Amino acid sequence: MSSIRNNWTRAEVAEIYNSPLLELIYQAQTVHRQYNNPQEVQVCTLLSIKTGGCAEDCSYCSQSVKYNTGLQVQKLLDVQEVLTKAQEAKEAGSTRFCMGAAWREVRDNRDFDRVLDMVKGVNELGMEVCCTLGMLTESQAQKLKEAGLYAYNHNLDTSAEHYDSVITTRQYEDRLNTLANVRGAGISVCCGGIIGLGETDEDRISMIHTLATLPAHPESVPVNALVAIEGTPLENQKRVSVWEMVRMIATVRLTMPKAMVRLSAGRLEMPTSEQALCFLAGANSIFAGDKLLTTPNPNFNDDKAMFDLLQLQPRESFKGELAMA
Ligand code: SAM
Ligand code: DTB
Ligand code: SF4
Repeated sequence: MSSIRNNWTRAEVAEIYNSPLLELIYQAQTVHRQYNNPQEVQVCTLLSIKTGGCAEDCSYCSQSVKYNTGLQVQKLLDVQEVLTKAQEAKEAGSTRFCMGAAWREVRDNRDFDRVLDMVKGVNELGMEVCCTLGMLTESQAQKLKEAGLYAYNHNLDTSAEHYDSVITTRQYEDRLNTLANVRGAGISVCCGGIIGLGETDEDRISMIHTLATLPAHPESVPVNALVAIEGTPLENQKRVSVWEMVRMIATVRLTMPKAMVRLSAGRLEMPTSEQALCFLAGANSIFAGDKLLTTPNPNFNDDKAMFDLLQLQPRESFKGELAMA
């Protein structure tokens, strides 16, 4: 059995990433089976609780104030509205509910108190509750934990080397600090990135290397394909191919065997056959529901048909915890 390692060298990650594609898929599926049930796929739902008007300049994002994307700004939703959506997601089969806010960072104000109430409420529904709210201090992470937060999503997005060409309003170090604050508070870490931002293979390898050599691997690693948004600097980026997604997912699976690897943004354009390849390469989590944060996602019926066809089972909530208990 392969072991969990945090001392990967960049050359080792590159060797995995560059191996012949079918061999890579085979190796990834083999390791996946050693650590996880390959029939099981986690179903998560996203909700944008505060949309648009963000001060950051992330060049892929529909929600930045710097670009004219035609997005309708929406201030922080009410707690009850969010809990209704969470209940609907639960009834549709989701076990994790992730709330996203277009904030640069969390501020200690009434909006944050409202988010803490949302976290409490979703937790009480028996779902794994996740947030993605931008940068967090140690004490904010602690407050989220006390409210019942299970996981926090904060992506590295790309390599340290490529970061400045994608985002200029914050540094890679800022991301790593927030991740350390989340980990320090005992919250499950969800951290991955996006491909299709104009990065090289070396950048992809570098990002996976950074993730796989964190003091502890993230419990979930989302792999997003860029959803090119009109009005952003990346509007004309070419769509990534399934082979690029597969190579990325398989390398993440092989270097971080226990992580939930999420086939995140980009599923709408992927036929079931392509998604099946991603599951073979070790992906075991998806976002369900007809919207991601601001862009469309496959509908409930199409995903149900895919689960039926591939005979996949939705993963129950808090499974990691139960296994540890
Ligand atoms: N504002 C917070 C932040 O940036 O951390 C939380 C929300 S932000 C939208 C969450 C993540 O969604 C980003 O880090 C990025 O990885 C992903 N994302 C955003 N827009 C995307 C797009 N157009 N295509 C693919 N992934 C995207
Ligand atoms: C992640 O890695 N992908 C999700 C979630 N974490 C927050 C967001 C995808 C956003 C896609 C573009 C949009 O819908 O605005
Ligand atoms: Fe703001 Fe997050 Fe979008 Fe960047 S990715 S512009 S921080 S909402």
